[in-house]
Amino acid sequence: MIEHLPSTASIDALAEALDRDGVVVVDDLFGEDVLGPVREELAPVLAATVPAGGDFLGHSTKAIPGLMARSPSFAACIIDPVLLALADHVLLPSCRDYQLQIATAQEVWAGGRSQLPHRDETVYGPVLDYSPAAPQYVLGVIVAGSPFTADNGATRIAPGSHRWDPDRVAAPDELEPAAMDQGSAVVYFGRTIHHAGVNTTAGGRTAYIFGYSVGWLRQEEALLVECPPDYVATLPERAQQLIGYKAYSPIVGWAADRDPDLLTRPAPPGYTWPASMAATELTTA
Ligand SMILES: O=C(O)CCC(=O)C(=O)O
Repeated sequence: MIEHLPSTASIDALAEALDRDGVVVVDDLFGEDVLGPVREELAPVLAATVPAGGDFLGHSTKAIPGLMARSPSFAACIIDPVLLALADHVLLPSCRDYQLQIATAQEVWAGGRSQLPHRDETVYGPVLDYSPAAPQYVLGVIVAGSPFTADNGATRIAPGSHRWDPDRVAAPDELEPAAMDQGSAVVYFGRTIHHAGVNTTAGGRTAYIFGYSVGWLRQEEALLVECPPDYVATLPERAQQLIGYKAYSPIVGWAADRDPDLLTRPAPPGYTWPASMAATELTTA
């Protein structure tokens, strides 16, 4: 069973469910104040998009890449304190800092098949250790932009699959729909098997899908290309950093002779890179 907890639950309680099941639904995380502007920003894009998507997505999905570039208001979701506390819990044991890995919207319509069940981390191929004891590299989040039901294509998830052998596939009866109200969010590990279900209703099922990953891994979506400095400068600072405008470790990701956080604002007088950093910052593990 996928556990549901209120957004007011303690981080310890949310983290316990997530660690145990590889998935937890945070009920009523976002209200209309957050999702209303996102819906407005995406409405013209969704209206201009035809359901398609091929074998992986299931042939009847409006897939909208570049969510961070198309919806500045969505920044409020990626910097939500509950989600960041869970990302701290899951990812910081394996990195100095984490980043946004991807952010897309997907609206599933009737007439297609289900998305293929998958683990988000496998986009990285066989190089990473995916064994049950390996650290989690990705934490996924799907925000219900419309109600999610078993009939309208709610994300289906296999609880506990984050601890399975990497070659094990989920039987249909091991995948459970994450039915939830609009504004709730399902949070799951990058090794938890999941997929979008089939929509047999007349309306669309809207999902805002994103993930955080350990900061030393390449982002799945080229967020720095999609979100140039002038645009990013309009977003909250933590969102800028998560998109990639912040060096990792402290030098990985530099650009134009500076820490990328200085691409969105003027560098202080006398700043030179990397001479402004203490040598120990560059040599200490
Ligand atoms: O839309 C969904 O419910 C799941 C989407 C997903 O897992 C993906 O696109 O990778």
